Amino acid sequence: MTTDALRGETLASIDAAQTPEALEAVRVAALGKSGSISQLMKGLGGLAPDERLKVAPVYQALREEVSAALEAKKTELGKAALSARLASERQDLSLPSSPLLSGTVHPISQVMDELSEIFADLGFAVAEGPEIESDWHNFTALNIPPEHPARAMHDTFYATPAEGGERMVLRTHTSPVQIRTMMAGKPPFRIIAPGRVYRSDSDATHTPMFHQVEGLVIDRGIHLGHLKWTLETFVKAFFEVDDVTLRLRPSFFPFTEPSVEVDVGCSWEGGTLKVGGTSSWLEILGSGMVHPKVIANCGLDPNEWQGFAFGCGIDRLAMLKYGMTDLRAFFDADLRWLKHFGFASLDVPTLSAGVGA
Ligand code: 2U9
Repeated sequence: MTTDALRGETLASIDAAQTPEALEAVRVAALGKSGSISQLMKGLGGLAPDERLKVAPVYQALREEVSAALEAKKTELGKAALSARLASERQDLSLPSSPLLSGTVHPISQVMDELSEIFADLGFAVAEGPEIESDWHNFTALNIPPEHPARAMHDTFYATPAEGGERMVLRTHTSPVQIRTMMAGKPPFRIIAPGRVYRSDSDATHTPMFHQVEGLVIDRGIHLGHLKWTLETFVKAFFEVDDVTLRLRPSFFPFTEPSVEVDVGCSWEGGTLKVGGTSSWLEILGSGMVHPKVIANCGLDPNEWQGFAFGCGIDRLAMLKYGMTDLRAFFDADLRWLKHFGFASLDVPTLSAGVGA
C-alpha cells in the first residue's frame, strides 16, 4: 500500500471510531509494535541511504499526523462521554424529597445561624479563616508567651512540619480570624468569628473538636460599658428573655486587659434551667478589653484604637438553650437524636420570628 493510501485509510478509521476501545484498536493497528506505520519505520534500516533520506521525513510526518489525529479524537470522545454521563445522571433538585429521607438542621448549625442573625442586627459581619494556622496567628499575635500552657503538646494539636518548614497548629480558638481581619483591613471593625476549634481534650464535657464564636469590636473610645451592653443585648435575644442580669467577674486572659468572665442569672426550677432572675448563676462566656499589645501586633496604634472581645462555646450555648445534657451526642450522628433535636431546614432563624422559632 502506498503511504498516501495508508494515511487515508488510517485517518478514516480514526474518524469512524465511536468508542475509546475502537480508537485504541486503530492506534494499535497503526502505531503499536507491529502496527502498519511502526513497520514502515522499522523498514527504514534496510533501505539504501539515498532512499532512506527521501522517505524517512515522509514516514515521520505520517506518524506525527496520525498521533495528532488520535489525540484529537480521544479528546472528542472523552468530552462526548462526559456529556452523556452528565445528561444520564441529571437530578431534578426541585422535586420534593421523600418524607422518610428528610434531614434536619443540626442544633450547632441552627445556633450558628441564630448568632449570625443577632449580631448582624447589631452591625457585626461574619468573618472566617483557616482551621490550620501558623503559630504566630494562633498564639504569638495574641500575646500568648512561648511558655504558656496552652502551647503545650498535650493541649494543642501540632502538625508535623515539612522539612525546613513552619510548624502549623489546628487552631485552638477562632481568635486568629480576628487577627487576620485586623491585619487585612482598616478599622473600625465589628465582627463575629464562628467556627470549629481543636484542643487535645476528651471526656464527658470536652470533645477534641468543638465550636466557638468570638466577637471583636475595634473603634475609637470603646470601653467596658460597650462590652456589657453588647453582651446583655446578645443574651436577651439568644435566650429570648428580657429579664437578664449579667455578672462580670475579674479574670485573666493574655489577649485582654482587663479580662472578665461573664455569668448569666438563672434558676433551676424542677431541674430545668431558666435564664432570668438572680437565684443562681451560670458562666457563659469570657471577654475583656483587647490588650494594647494585640492591637499593636496587628499594626494599629493602641493609643488611637481600642476594643473589646469575647468568646464562648457554641456547643455549650446550644445545650443550655435546647436542653441537651450530653455533649458527645452532638457528634454521634445518631439519626434518632437528630430527628428529635434537629430543626426543619426551612426554620431559618429571624429576629422578627424569634431566633429560636
Ligand atoms: C483578639 C483579641 C481578643 C477573645 C476572648 C475569651 C475571652 C474566652 C473562652 C470561652 C469559652 C473560649 O470556648 S471557650 O473555652 N474564651 O474566655 N475569648 S476574650 O479575645 C480576643 C480574640 C481575638 C484579636
